[in-house]
Amino acid sequence: MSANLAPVASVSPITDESPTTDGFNLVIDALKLNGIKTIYGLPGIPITDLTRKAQAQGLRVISFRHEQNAGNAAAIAGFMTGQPGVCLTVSAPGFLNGLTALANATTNCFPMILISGSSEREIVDLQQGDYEEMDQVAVAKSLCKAAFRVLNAEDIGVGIARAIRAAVSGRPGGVYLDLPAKLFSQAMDAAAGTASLIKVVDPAPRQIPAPDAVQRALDLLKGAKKPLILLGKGAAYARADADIRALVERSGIPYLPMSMAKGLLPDTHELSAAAARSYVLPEADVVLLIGARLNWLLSHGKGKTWGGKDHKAWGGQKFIQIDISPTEMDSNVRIDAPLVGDIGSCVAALLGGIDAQWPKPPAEWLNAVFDRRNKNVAKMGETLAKDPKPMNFHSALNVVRDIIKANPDAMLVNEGANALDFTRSIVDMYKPRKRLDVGTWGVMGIGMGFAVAAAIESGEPVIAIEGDSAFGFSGMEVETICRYNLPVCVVIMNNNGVYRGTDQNLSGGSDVAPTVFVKDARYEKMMEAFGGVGVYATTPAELRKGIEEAIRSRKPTLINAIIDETAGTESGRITSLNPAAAAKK
Ligand code: ADP
Ligand code: TPW
Ligand code: MG
Repeated sequence: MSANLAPVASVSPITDESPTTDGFNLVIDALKLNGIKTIYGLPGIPITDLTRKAQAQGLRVISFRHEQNAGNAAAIAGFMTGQPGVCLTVSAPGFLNGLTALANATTNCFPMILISGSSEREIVDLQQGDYEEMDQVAVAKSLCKAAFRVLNAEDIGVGIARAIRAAVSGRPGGVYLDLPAKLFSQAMDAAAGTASLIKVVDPAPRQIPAPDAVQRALDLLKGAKKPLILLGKGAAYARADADIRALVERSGIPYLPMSMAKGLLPDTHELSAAAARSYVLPEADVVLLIGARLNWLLSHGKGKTWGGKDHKAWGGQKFIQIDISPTEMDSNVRIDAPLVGDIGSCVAALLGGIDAQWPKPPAEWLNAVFDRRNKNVAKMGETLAKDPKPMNFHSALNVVRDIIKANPDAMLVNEGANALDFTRSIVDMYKPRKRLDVGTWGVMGIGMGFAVAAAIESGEPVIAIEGDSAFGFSGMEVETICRYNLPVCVVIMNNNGVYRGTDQNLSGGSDVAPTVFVKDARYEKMMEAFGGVGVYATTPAELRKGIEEAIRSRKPTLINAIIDETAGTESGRITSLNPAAAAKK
């Protein structure tokens, strides 16, 4: 059949002369057709050739040492770009290793597609013990937005189109796509194959809010005496940066960024109430949530954090919530003005009602907020100016704070407990989507996967501030960082353990306590082992020199920053969630 004849899918006869294609090529073509440029994965049966052929055909294939890190890389690539990040794994065990990242992506509303090879349906369904046998679709289903399996080559286009739509439309999340081994070698007429592919049109359609919902929100906001705006990572994801900034500035309402919304407006913005968080949450009368859920990170919108009289009581605030998911409304407390739609459209609609006559919030409220903030900022300044020996979290992070200020385009990856909480409060961010962290679950192990994707997707230097425990979850990927020669500088806040290095074995036995690691571990040698730069830093000056040199040279670098092992607190800032501590409350 000549290539320019109108192809009839699947029924086209394959003759010796017909150019043919196969499952491998169709998967690659479908991804490329939809603008996917990078696959994060780990090769093996049955997808080894898929990685080779994908690379040969111009996709960038980033091979990891463990699928969880490849999955985390894909997930955060999705957050950074708004396009689904793609992770590719082998059957059963590889798939399971990737699944934690898929579940985490779904929890965090990051668009991601986990593509996994799988073994033969006939054998799996009869449970006859195939190589790496598992009903992967069944396992994945409860952990992602959607799960699909493609059995026939002519359905690859539809399978990938559905996966892309499911990942990025509505509330974004993780999608599983199951590709059994036999699919890859299925041959089909090349022209029919090409015609079967779908370039997805408008994968994340705008969702325009209803005008009466917009008016309700504006009315509530206008009547507020102590309004507050809360920006979540959904607001960062939505890429409505200019309109969100205009909404804050035109309304004159103080705002609080959630962790990954830091930098959506510069943290040094005059309307930032970040340093007055514990004052504004209980005091505010109307709170506008933009892409932030009232989950545990916001104490479920009630209790003492919000001025409630006990830990479950409503604090009296009225809430306006912008979210693309209608069922998010009233999840924890009453939402008085739900504004359902995409953040770009909702914020634009609100802006339409905020003109020059819009009443600025009462001066008493603004003065109270900014007095509190300025006092806290000054107090923090004093703490940061100290130079204790050994170095503590504050003196080390003061260095990182300066470096991000001087390099606002750099990406910041962050995980740990104290290493996370102190970084979040000390290191100001200046640009959107630069801070990538443990997200909704507070999961450890995102570090090196996020760092790899951050470098690849942005091209900017990456600084990963890691607790020594947190680093251990993905530390082997320093080899990946060296292999691709990525401009990643890992800084390990080394306090010899989980939270602290000082716990004692309560039995008096010879094992160390469960939270304690080898003392004075030389993590920097891990980077040197693969040809990167290792730095052992015991002072802020050594740390500064190490990070500055890493940014300048763009060489893979690991700085072992020696932190006072008594400096941390149990569970960082969430001590209250520890059952033992909660029992004492
Ligand atoms: P944070 O942890 O920063 O508070 P969450 O992850 O809890 O943020 O909340 C993000 C919210 O943003 C989710 O409820 C999600 O549905 C919503 N969201 C994500 N993208 C969009 C978008 N483009 N438009 C509207 N809402 C969105
Ligand atoms: C997948 C529980 C939360 S924080 C943390 C653990 C193990 C490590 C804290 O020590 P680190 O930081 O990183 O050295 P620091 O600065 O306080 O000393 N497993 C997973 N996720 C979580 N959250 C845990 C365990 C945890
Ligand atoms: Mg530690």
